[in-house]
Amino acid sequence: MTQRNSFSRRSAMFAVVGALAFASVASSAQAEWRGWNIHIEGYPNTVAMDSMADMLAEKSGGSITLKMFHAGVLGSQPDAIEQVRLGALEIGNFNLGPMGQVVPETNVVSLPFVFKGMEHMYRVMDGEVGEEIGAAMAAKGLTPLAWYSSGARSFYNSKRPITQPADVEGMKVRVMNNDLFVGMIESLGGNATPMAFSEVFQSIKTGVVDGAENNWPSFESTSHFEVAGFYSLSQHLIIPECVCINTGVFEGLSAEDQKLVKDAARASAEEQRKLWDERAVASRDKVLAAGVKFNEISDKAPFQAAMQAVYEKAYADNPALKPLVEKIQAVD
Ligand code: GTR
Repeated sequence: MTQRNSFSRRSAMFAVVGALAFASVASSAQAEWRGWNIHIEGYPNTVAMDSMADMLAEKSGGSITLKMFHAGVLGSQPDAIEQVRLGALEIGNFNLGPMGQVVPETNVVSLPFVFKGMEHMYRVMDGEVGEEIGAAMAAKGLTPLAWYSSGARSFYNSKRPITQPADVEGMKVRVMNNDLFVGMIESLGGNATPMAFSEVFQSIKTGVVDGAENNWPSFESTSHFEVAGFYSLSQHLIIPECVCINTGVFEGLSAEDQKLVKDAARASAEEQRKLWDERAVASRDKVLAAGVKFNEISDKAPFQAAMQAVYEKAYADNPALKPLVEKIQAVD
């Protein structure tokens, strides 16, 4: 689907969404929420979101129920972000990558190499910067309840191993829906195509794109490894994910229920982070056993240098990002 189609479809949806949002506010006491998740059964996020749903039902004595819809059946991620934002869906597990189009402050976590590693990302998101980003999201209708892990994203493709930026030159690379990622690929000399997650397998298979970038679990769970046999450990992006709730829905809860919902989301995040670490290893083992050619990148400095242009453009588009980056760098 082209961007243009997806946007016009989206505007048509807003009318429906508005009506639904009103309906959901009008109904009361018994909350029956619907939740969006892009991943398949067994994926850490899927298991953790189901746990959250169980906890909510149990701890609220059945007055709050969350029905999870997995595998992106309720639509693409950019559409689902809008649906939760406007209240047509109550809850979603979102990667902060595509959220930059709606909440510009979240772009700070989509800047390549901004985190020193996974533990650094957790410390940042569980601290003051996470609060600040969260407040910006809540102001746009997406209140984060907890942060999930999404590992580190690396490049994979059907053509060749990537060891230096020149290897990306001329390559057609799928990216998540955010102009920042288009700039990231262009800075390496490649051609970026924003595209829904669900379309990537077929697009690599038919040569519409040569490759994409993602963490081990998503590379494996989507079977992308069957059509893109080279995985190069660039680890250029470490982007956290949220469990987000529609701000109006959250603010309409009693203080007691707000705590109950936050506690359930945070407990699910603890579980997700643990499952994540296990799945990352299992997924890597599985794809390597299937014959994927894997390479480390001993010198990432040329990739980092190429990203200067991405930072400069991001700061020019949104000067608020610079102090946020500095705050991230100041976290140990
Ligand atoms: C995954 C992430 C998804 C989605 C996907 C993508 O790692 O968990 O939410 O963003 O990547 O590349 O579209």
